[in-house]
Amino acid sequence: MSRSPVATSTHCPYCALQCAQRLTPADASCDSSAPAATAARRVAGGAATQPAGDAPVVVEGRDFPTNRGGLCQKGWTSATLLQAPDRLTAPLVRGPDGTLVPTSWEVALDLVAGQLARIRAEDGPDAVAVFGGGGLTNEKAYQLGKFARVALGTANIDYNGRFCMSSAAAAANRSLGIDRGLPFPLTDLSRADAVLLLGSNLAETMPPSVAHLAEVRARGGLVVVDPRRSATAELAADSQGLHLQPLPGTDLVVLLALVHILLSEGLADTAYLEERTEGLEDVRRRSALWWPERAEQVCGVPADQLRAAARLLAAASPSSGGRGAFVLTGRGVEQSRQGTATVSAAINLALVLGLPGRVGSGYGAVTGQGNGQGGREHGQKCDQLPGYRMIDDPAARTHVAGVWGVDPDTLPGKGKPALELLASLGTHGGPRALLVHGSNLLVSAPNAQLVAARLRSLELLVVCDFVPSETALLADVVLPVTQWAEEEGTMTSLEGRILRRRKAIEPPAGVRSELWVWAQLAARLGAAGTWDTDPRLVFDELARASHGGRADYGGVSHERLDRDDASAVVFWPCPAVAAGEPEHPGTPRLFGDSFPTPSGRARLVAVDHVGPADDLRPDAPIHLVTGRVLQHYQSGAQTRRVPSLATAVPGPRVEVHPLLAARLGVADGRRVRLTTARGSMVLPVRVSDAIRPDTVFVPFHWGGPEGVNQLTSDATDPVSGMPEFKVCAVDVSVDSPDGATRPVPAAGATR
Ligand SMILES: Nc1nc2c(c(=O)[nH]1)N[C@H]1C(S)=C(S)[C@@H](COP(=O)(O)OP(=O)(O)OC[C@H]3O[C@@H](n4cnc5c(=O)[nH]c(N)nc54)[C@H](O)[C@@H]3O)O[C@H]1N2
Ligand SMILES: Nc1nc2c(c(=O)[nH]1)N[C@H]1C(S)=C(S)[C@@H](COP(=O)(O)OP(=O)(O)OC[C@H]3O[C@@H](n4cnc5c(=O)[nH]c(N)nc54)[C@H](O)[C@@H]3O)O[C@H]1N2
Ligand SMILES: [Mo]
Repeated sequence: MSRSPVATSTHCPYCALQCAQRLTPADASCDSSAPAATAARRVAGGAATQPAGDAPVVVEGRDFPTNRGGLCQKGWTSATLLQAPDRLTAPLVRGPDGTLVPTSWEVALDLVAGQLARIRAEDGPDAVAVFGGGGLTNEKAYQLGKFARVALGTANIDYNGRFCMSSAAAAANRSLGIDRGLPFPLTDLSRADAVLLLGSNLAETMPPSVAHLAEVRARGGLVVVDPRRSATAELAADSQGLHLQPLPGTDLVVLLALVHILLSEGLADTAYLEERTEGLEDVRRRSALWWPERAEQVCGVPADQLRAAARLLAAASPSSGGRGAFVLTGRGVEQSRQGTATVSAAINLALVLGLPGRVGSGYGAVTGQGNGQGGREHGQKCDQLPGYRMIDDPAARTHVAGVWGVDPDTLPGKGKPALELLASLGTHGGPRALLVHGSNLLVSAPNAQLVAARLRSLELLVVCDFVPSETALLADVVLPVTQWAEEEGTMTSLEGRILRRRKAIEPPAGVRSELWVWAQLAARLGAAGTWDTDPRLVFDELARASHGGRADYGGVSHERLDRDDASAVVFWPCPAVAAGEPEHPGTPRLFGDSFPTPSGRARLVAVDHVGPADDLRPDAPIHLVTGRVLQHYQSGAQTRRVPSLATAVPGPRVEVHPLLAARLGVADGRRVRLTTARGSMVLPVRVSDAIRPDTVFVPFHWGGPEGVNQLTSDATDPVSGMPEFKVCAVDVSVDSPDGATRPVPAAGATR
């Protein structure tokens, strides 16, 4: 395909795969050499083109190691949102009659700064809270953390990554000494003989990544663990791999049994365990009780399948001469109150197989949001400073305060993790104001009514967004900000690769960047330090602040990333070097020689199964599992505004097994009532034999009466603070003609 001279190379606005895109202004593409002249097409593994339609730019897939030119449906249609009919283009302030009224930036910013200053003067800085997002660029994530700590002086900042990556992060930090989702390039998967995917539905959540599984599938080595026969589980089943279909919330038992089998059958990599790890004995003791037949009683996976999976992984591992094996976890196993323990068990399994640190093998967590990786490194987390430094570490405080030009003693300490923070809003002694940047909490937080009540109780809710999300519509002040194709910055992909997001078009008049918003507020609040609005300068400051930290970006700059975009090879850590020395090449693969733990060894952490907080009981005898569909993204604030995606999947349906449907006496399309300890809602049924008969599945991309988070549990993991989105107990009933509901008889055989 010919390149248009005005094309901009950038990456997709959605998930952490960050597929490479080329954007061409729609008017420029009238030129017959430009892509818009081509009809929409999609070539397997090749370029995808979307005609402009109403969008101001034409989107093409661009060749890159991760997406190889491919995009998913969301990627191709991403430009539609630039001109969403209800795009926010002026600040909105809630008027005396309760409606949101357009106003000028001066008025809106004066109002916000005035209220923040007043609340802070009355109740101290912690009375103002901040909620960030894993979709923000590195520059914005960094500046938001600084804004909270320096301009507001509050400890109360956390972000939606708490809902996403916090369990994987906590487990990786304690076992491997560092939290980089994939400590290896995604393309490494192609080399392996086996890939074990636990609770990750890559075929729908990162479709172009599936190309990297082709070779392992051809070798019959794909193993998927999911209570549903997801599109990804289908890929395993279709290729002589394995689909293990456990009872929801019991993956820890599956993993303990796999370790048990490896140790008892002499399949462990004893040399690696001896040389590179510590903690084996405790793990051996814990797993001793989980022989396959006992595990089967709890997790429902037949003992023979557990043995087959363990042997397949062992045969693929380097110690038995295999090409290599990977263990990967996704939200299906992490969004649990034992998510950290489950990821620890997955890492234990990888260590027993001798995988981490060997080329062509490893453990990784599949990061979710566009900048889910960078978003957790630069200081939006309640306990963190830039460079993945800890806020309670005196040396870290001194270093970062030095970069910020403030006294370390003025920096606040640890704040509350997301759910605790949300629960404290508007309560006695809790925050009275909240600023939201990049999250649609009303839809995506668990036990949503409670969150809605807390947000309503605030004195001041300020939401920055580019569309009127459900949460924005609840705000006192809404500030319209730039989106992906309108801004410069960087994103860090699921593999720790630092990518350039580039501006292709001017934002609509009235829209501002968040960097500008924070600079304006900082000035009005009389904040110390400098508040750059140029992403290039903010990145340079971020690089200095991260210098010497775990996530070291010290040797990176926009200039370097722009120098040879085709290479795109910069993976952190990438420290600065002394003048005159060759620049650091970046670190595609970690753990080759040692682990960044105090002993240099990886730590096996002994964990055991507890089970879901909200487990089955006679009045709630079915498991409710939540997750995603291909066409929609997260809270749906973006994708529900893209007509082709909204038409493809207009609303949620509850996936029900034919046996359960028969028991209820319902057919496809019939509405059923779902009731949990938190709430009740009615949804149409989609009958499917892909789900276990004792489980139902609902996607979470809608709000209001269609929002499944009315039902989900807000129990959290004690280590990571991650909510148990994936599993709770539900009652499913049909509304009978007299209006009474008829419950499902308890499914006695589920346990
Ligand atoms: N289309 C689309 N793609 C996305 C996103 C999106 O919203 N839409 N979001 C992005 C983000 S932020 C994220 S975090 C990722 C998430 O990507 P994934 O982790 O792949 O997504 P989920 O659908 O949440 O969950 C994966 C699977 O977990 C299964 N599951 C549920 N309960 C259990 C359990 O107890 N055990 C096991 N083993 N599996 C279970 C579900 O059936 C589901 O198939 O996707 C990213 N990509
Ligand atoms: N039941 C259930 N609930 C879940 C999950 C689940 O599996 N099941 N998954 C959880 C997970 S993994 C995640 S990541 C969360 C995500 O859920 P949310 O935190 O709600 O994430 P998004 O829907 O991506 O919301 C981003 C919002 O910010 C806006 N936005 C995008 N980019 C920017 C920006 O640069 N600046 C600003 N100011 N705004 C921006 C978007 O328009 C949108 O309104 O949901 C969680 N909730
Ligand atoms: Mo996520």
